[in-house]
Amino acid sequence: MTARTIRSEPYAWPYNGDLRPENTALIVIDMQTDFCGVGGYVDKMGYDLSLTRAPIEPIKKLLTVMRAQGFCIIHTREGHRTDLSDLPANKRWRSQQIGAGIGDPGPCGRILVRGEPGWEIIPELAPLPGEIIIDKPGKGSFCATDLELILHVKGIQNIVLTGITTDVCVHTTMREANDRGFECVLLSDCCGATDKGNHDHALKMIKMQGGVFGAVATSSALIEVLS
Ligand code: C5J
Repeated sequence: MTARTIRSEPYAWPYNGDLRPENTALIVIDMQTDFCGVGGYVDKMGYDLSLTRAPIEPIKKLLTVMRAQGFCIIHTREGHRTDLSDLPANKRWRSQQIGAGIGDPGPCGRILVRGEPGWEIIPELAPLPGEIIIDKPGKGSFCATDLELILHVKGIQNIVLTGITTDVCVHTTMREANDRGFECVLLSDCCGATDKGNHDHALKMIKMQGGVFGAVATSSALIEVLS
């Protein structure tokens, strides 16, 4: 095997140089209207949409490269059942406090409810037929989903993390994946948070302790090596 790594911090990723389409998945987390579109959940909470929209173009470019090379592409969507039976009461209550009650009607339909317009992945990053979609009720992509089983069946060892938000669903998924033994890299320009400081600090946290959850790179560093 010829070792293949990308420029990343705090170490060249992946740690063992084994970067191939057969053992590496790209996960695109929660690129839904509710998190980056006008009238969605994040917009209703009053946050700056330009921060969560910033990764759209970099992810689009990366998808083109990784799709062409046959990498496993996985998309996630955060959302709840229409009867809200999988929505914890405290999660609902907290969302109501900030004026964006999950399950309540909004400009994009019921907030964070499966099947509603706001819950859909934005058209720019729509999954292609055959790509895997994971529906999750929480922040992490492994909790109450079949993601881990799918990754094992496909022989995935490395995970490239992108999506929104950096400090919440992306970070939670990275931590879950790292604890399960997956080798993770987060692409900084392909992620965004509702607060710039939180985005920056989330990146810093990963780089502590020799890469406590994995590594941080840019999409151009990855594309450079794949091209
Ligand atoms: C949040 C997410 N922030 N996708 N979800 O509630 O990060």
